[in-house]
Amino acid sequence: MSLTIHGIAASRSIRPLWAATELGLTFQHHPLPYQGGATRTPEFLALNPNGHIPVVVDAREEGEVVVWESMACALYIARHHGQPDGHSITPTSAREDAEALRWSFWVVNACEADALTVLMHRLVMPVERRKPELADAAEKRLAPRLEVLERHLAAQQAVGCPHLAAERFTVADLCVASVVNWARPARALMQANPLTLRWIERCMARPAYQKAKALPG
Ligand SMILES: N[C@@H](CCC(=O)N[C@@H](CS)C(=O)NCC(=O)O)C(=O)O
Repeated sequence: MSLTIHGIAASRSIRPLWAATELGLTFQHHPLPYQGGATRTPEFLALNPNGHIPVVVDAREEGEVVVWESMACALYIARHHGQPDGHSITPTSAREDAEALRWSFWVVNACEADALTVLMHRLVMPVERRKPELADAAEKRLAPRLEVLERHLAAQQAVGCPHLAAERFTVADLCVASVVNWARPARALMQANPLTLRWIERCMARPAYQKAKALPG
């Protein structure tokens, strides 16, 4: 069995790279960039017809499994390469699995596009190309959604749990933090959601995230 993750770390590929690193897996990293047409070659389109990274290729005894969509890649790695032992990021029960699935789908649908707008127009793009009005509108839409997360984290902490889905850091935290982290340049939003900010900081300080982030790209 061998696992290959295609995509540079400075992209959504960080999600499967982080998951594999949390689990201490041996894997091949093919740091394919998303710029310059690298994802549009016939070879790559045969792997992912959308022409996007990440792609995970899992060579298994029963045959090759190809996964694309970054959240699916991270969830797949946790489910099929981790031990449900109550220590790893892998869900141990139907309840934990449901938490990982619902929060991952939620963050992609409710937060990802707006969080990316905040990141690009508050931080990443050259100042002269930023459009603060786009970031303002994105932050307005994000506000009620992050309140949902903040209330959930408050309820978790009320029962002594600092994580999203279980008493330990799981793939649910990984998937959601990888998106909500993009909204960190939205200072007012972060001030309004202090539990969320502290939770993101804890997730991003994890050695596995730091190690995955330092991979090529
Ligand atoms: N929903 C997809 C989005 C993937 C995506 O847009 N990837 C970007 C890099 S972060 C990409 O490959 N862009 C290349 C292109 O659009 O040509 C996922 O989560 O995997």
